Amino acid sequence: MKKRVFSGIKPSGDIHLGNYLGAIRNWVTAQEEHDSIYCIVDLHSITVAQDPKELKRNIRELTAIYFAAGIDEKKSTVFVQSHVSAHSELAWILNCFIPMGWMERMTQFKDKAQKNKKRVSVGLFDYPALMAADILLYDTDYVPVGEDQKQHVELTRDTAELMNSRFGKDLFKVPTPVIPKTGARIMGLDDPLKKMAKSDDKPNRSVYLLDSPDTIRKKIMRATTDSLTEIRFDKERHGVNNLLTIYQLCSGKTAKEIEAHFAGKQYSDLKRELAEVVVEELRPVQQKAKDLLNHPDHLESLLKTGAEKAEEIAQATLKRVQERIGLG
Ligand code: ATP
Ligand code: LTN
Repeated sequence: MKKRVFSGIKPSGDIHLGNYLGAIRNWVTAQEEHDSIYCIVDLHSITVAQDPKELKRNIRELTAIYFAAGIDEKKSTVFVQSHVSAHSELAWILNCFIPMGWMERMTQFKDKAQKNKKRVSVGLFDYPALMAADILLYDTDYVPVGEDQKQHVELTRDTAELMNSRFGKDLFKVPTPVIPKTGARIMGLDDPLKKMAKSDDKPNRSVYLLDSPDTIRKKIMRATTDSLTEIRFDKERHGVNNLLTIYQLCSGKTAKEIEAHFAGKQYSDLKRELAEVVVEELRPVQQKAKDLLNHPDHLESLLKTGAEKAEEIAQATLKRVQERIGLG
């Protein structure tokens, strides 16, 4: 039996290099070995304000990027979260068991509530329960995510264990987070102390996947570094370290090879070469994404098939849970 992988991205804005290097690219590798399910988690997007038209467009764009990056509908299941109602239904059930204190510890909620002071919804607070439902519905073994999501997967594990201890240990499979060794936290180009994020309104912070080559070059050439000169991997030198990490992920070279290559060179050389490797890495993805976006009917039909496959697994789990806890 193959192990199952589940992960998702919110269609809450333009997809950036952090989402791609920290998540999507690893999913493409995972589908070769595992039974993979990748979700467009639109219900998570509405935990913060969304423009309806933009949300629709972001869902289509994210779907196109998944497939363009190499997720293969024959190997993986790709679907939109709101197309499978079991996600909302299991989230409600989990809500009734997850202790408040666990949720109150979630650092992403604290950060996001701080940023969206005018509109902090109950949904934003409850976000991890829906994420736990996503994962547990599919008897997931592995959850590949960036560093920022580890705490949520741990809450999912705790929730599964809590409910298993009460309703039988075969109720939920307890999932394991998988955090990449490199690329788990790609930092902002303008401010390497903040992570690249879709929801930031700082256009020079992130390289977006569909940015033109010229925009990519401009953003990288403007990236914040430091006043030193030596080009080497050093976690304390956040800006340079981030640029080198992106270079490493896009070029496939080792840290040693990269340091030797840039010995005696200047930051401007690093930035120029980095811009080219990023442009080349993204070129085929951009081309395929554009083709797919020109064929909306095809995208719709891929999503329909994905939702049908997901629905079957999710309904079976939901039914098992409902029976075990005495509903209906
Ligand atoms: P938002 O700003 O809307 O919260 P985000 O950019 O943080 O969005 P998510 O949809 O929350 O993106 O995350 C999708 C996936 O990408 C997750 O696995 C997350 O861990 C990963 N990810 C997000 N930002 C980065 C980053 N800067 N570096 C590496 N991985 C990232
Ligand atoms: N919370 C995640 C997105 C997400 C997810 C999931 C990731 C929702 N459900 C299930 C993995 C598994 C995020 O913000 N990146």
